[in-house]
Amino acid sequence: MHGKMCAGREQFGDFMRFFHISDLHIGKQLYYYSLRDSQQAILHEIIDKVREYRPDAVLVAGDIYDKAAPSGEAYELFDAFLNQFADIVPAVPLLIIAGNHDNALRLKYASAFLERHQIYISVLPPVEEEEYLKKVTLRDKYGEVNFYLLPYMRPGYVRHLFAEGAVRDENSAVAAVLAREAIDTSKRNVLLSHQFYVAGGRRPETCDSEITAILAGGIGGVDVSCLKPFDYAALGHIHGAQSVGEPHIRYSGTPLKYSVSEERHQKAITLVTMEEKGAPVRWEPIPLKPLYDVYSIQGTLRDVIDRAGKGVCDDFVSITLTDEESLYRPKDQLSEHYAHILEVKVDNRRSREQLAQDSCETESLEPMAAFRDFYQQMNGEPLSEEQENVMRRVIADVASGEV
Ligand SMILES: [Mn+2]
Repeated sequence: MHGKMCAGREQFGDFMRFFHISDLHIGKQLYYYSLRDSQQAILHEIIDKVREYRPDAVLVAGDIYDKAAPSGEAYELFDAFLNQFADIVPAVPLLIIAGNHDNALRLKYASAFLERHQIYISVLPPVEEEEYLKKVTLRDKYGEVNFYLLPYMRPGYVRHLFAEGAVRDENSAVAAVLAREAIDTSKRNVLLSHQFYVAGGRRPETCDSEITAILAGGIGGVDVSCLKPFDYAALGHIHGAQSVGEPHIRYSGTPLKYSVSEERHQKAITLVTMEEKGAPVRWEPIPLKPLYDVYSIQGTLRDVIDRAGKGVCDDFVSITLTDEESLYRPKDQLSEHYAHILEVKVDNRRSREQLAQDSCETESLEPMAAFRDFYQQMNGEPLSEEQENVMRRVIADVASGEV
């Protein structure tokens, strides 16, 4: 499974350059809105950047789809992306791992066929004694660069491969899987991985579009100390671009803002440059421009409407109105100027008094009680018994880390 030399890199010099992206979450919705157009546009933009920069490879570090059972529309988007990718001449290898949102067998579909087009997909860690991580080897003038594909994994996937008690949690599981690989550290090595990495207990910065941020305690942290054999770790799972512990251990972040909490993120492709073994690995962001932006706006109804400018603003906006007097159907007025309103909140003297009162009444709620309140507020009716049972199961699954 050796990649081919890529022609056309002369213009950039003969060292390895690759794109690192992750967390596409194809099929994701933002509140009630489909992100289909935004996702289609960003996938096009990524293809355009590949044509423009001609990297030696493109790495996608997990969470291709948003759901384990993607919609037909989501499949269509990714199918079109793969087709456009395969049209690029000369071919650029595409390396993909499954994330926690992906269903391994669904993502694996047609992967043997796709490999003929240098599209390498790995969906599970080794599960049999004789299995090892998928490895793709590319070359530049300094020799081989080995790319190891480690899909998202939980301890239970691999526990049986090791001595009893050796795999206790995510940290020991990932470390054990990497330690059984024969990694030649005289060569350059790159890892693709989709886990929650921490550096000596320091956790990466999270935002609202990651489930891990919701889970108190952040179970499943993997310490970066097990990444020593790698000259670059192309990580996925955390949605804000950042390094963990060391500069070359890096989350690329999502290509699009998937929550208002990401409004100040500059979403980008990470362009990684590797020269000879031991030379510092460099990376730089290639900024991506979304079709529609995601942000919050605060002000009086008049201000907020003025800020939409002429015509209708298509960005996804969370609006906070600060008017002290009560307004006549503010949402209807705003809808004439904003096509994608995520929410309309009020922040004035009255709402703050109300909030102060509420926070005296409600201590921190346990998850089921919090959801019951939330559902009642959103829908104006209580949860049915059946819904309550479903939600209890979901909360139990989340708590046990099965999501
Ligand atoms: Mn993700």
